[in-house]
Amino acid sequence: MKLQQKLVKVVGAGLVGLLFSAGAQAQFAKPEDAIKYRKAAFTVMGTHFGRIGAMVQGRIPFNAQMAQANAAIVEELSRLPFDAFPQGTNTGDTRAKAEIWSQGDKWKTQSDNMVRAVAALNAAAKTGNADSLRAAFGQAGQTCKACHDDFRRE
Ligand code: ASC
Repeated sequence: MKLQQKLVKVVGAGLVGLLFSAGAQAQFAKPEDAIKYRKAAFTVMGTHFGRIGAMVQGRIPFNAQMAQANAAIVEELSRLPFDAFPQGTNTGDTRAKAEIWSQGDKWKTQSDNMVRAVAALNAAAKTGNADSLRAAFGQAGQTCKACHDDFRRE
């Protein structure tokens, strides 16, 4: 086999492996594993979002590098939790409301809004401009709140 063909095979196998591992992220052995996973993702996301919040609210000094580092994590994490809501995981150690599944389209729209707002937050952080960061933070926070109001128990 020519070297080129070998390379195509190796790279192809790698890509197929990646696809399968990405799919596997959406699968959980037990409902409580999905609940734990999404709560962990939200906890880490909220922690880093909160650090940006402390900055834009003046509780800690504005630091462009810290804002960028935190926003990059928030954006990365924002995509993870929504694959961890298998049908019927609104009981147990969770505040997820049954409406997540009975109003799935609305829930999807709201979660997409958050993912988009958080990407905009990361873009704003990269500008290094505190005012842009503050505006994007406010908009992102509203998308968090919208979903919590409708789909999270008190
Ligand atoms: C946060 C955090 C949230 C959102 C939400 C915005 O810092 O942890 O869940 O902001 O409170 O209303």
